[in-house]
Amino acid sequence: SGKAGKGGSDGKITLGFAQVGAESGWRTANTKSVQDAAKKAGITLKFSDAQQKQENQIKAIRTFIQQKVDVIAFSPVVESGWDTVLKEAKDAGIPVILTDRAVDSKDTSLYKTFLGSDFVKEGRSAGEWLAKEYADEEGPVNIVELQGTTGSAPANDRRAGFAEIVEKDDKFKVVASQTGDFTRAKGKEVMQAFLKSHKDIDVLYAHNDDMALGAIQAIEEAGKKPGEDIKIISIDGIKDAFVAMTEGKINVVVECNPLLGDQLMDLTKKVADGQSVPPRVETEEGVFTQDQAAEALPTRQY
Ligand code: GYE
Repeated sequence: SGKAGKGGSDGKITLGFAQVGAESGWRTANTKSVQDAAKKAGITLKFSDAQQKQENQIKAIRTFIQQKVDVIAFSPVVESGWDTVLKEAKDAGIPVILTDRAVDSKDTSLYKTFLGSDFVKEGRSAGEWLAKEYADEEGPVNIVELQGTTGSAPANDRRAGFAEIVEKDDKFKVVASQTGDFTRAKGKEVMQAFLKSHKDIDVLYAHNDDMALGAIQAIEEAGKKPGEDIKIISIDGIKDAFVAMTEGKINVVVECNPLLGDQLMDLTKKVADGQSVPPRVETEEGVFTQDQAAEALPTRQY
């Protein structure tokens, strides 16, 4: 029965949302967007923070199943290993919405839809900026890469999309690539190690702004100029990154929109009501360079 459970006695929909954590500015904006949108939509939100650990997210989802929520949404920390718990939700008749990050489950009937960005496209945009920037230079162009959380969809896809573009020209060399777990602290720490082991870094490609901002500290402490001695490409578009662009410290930011709350509540209502929804809902985003940063900064919402 499609409408079974919906709303409980008061007719209100209950949504269980298992968030990744609070690792980045993107994530805190995403959390706020989900909380605000739930309130606005009159949806009861059960919110859990997994602190970047898959086991915590699985526990949270099992709790939501026991509590018989109407809909479960989650942003999977990593891509693999979800089939068992998703099957449990399906058997309990609770529809699941993936938000922000995808899973690699072969059985797509385990979830209703995936709402989020195209991370491969973001990686390609980063690579395309670089290819243009160095179009007239012979190279070699030595690149270091700060990857997001190991095994996460955005880390896998941003890496792949970028590689697809830079591999077309062998003047581009990715000389080091390591995870900084999407945090400032780790971004700084790993950049320090990169700077020690590689004397001639031309470009940093960071899978998110927070790691880029951490790396900027490491670069400055090493007596180099971020944005000049080492060009910096990052992804997300948080305010702090726009500030760094206006200061000349980041060269380009590929936008990834965390404000998914309203779309998520809309999908939640539909799946709770047994309506069909498109299997993939993509968010719209752009690319911003230094010359656009000052003008765009006051309009940034996260
Ligand atoms: O880019 C990063 C966050 O999954 C798109 O997760 C999200 C990523 C985002 O920690 O800052």
